[in-house]
Amino acid sequence: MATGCTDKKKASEVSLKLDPQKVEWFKDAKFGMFIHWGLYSILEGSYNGHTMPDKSFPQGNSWYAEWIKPRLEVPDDFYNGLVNEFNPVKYDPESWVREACNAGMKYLVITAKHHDGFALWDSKVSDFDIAATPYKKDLIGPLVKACKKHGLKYGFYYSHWQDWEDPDGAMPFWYPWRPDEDFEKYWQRKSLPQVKELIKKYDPDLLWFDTWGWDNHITPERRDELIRLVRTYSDKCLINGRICFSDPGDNIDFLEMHDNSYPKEMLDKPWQTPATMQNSWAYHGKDYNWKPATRMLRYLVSNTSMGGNYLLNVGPKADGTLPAPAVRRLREMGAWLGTNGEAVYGTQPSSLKVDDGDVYLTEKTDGDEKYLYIFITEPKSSVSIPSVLTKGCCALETGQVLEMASEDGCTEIHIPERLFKDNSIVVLKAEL
Ligand code: FHN
Repeated sequence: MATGCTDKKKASEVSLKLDPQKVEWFKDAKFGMFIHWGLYSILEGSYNGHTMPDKSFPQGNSWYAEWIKPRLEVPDDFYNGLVNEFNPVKYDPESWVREACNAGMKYLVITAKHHDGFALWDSKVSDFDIAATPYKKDLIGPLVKACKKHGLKYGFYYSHWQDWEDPDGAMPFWYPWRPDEDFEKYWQRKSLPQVKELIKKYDPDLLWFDTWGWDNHITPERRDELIRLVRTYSDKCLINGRICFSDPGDNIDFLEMHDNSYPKEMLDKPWQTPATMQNSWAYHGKDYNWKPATRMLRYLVSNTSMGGNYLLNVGPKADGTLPAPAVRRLREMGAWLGTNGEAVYGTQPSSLKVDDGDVYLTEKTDGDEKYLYIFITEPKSSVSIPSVLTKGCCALETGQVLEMASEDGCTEIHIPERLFKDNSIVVLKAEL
């Protein structure tokens, strides 16, 4: 089995930049599963008769259930005491990985440690971890094993900046300012050593760091110190731009958009959108705002047409099961990708531009042939492509050949009404 985890390199051998070839799998993958899971999953977005969002708390107006501790002012003792309750006896990593694969996802990213500071593996540098729970057993190792078995790439979300349990970790902005020399203690004592543990123990394909807006303690120096650590122990692990959102520098491997945000133009690096199925990332028992599968497929297709990925989140329950609405959506998306994935995976944005907000294009070269894929997200009777398509055009799913006519360097493709009858995104394939 190829491994990217290397023995410690000499400082002089460590380049902060990864070989761009190592990012190719990510560019081709397009679709991944994000998993937010931890102590907060026990509370399901509610505490002491209050449910998020709750404006009666000064900072309570948020759906993010993983933020329940500071937003609903859950006392430290109570929240950190949840380690005595976390017991995910129904955890079956193999079934999670199977759902991800069936959904058409090519990689998975789990919150090894979120802002609350709790580690899902047995960490040697902190006792606030899975070993302190009644469950006791490592949660990350078995998931990694299942990913390897099914050929799914895997990575870890690691909150390197915010840590609400460590006395020196960064806190939300409405807390008293943490002096930088205190943060440095946390950085050296917990943050860097835990990242090293994650790489050496599990050999991840990517690390997902998280800062936004006011990422003050994460200076370019600390950013580079962390990048250097990752590159020292792995020659394959990708690093996302949120390692330092305000100044990611040139050595990160892909850009991370804001939550649920979709750029309208091409970017000059590989990129992805982290996205929720509900409003919350962590499981929230009263967040009924589930997005329809077709809407999420549209986000996927839109990102793909601009060279970006879609990292779609699932928030498991505290017992280890996946919520039923999430599973149904994953399966619907997987069914669509099963017949239309050819137009998604391994494709590039097209150089052709269509002046229609409901139509997206990708291209793929296969030997001497070059194909254009046309995604039509709303019913319409025709679509005009600014190129002369001489070699025919068909519906990707059925192979039905469509009528078309070329004039003045454009081709008008006529689309039978029945193609839209089942309400899903229609994909056409044309040879260029
Ligand atoms: O604060 C986190 C949030 O809980 C969640 O993890 C998201 C995922 O992109 N990142 C931060 C907010 O952007």
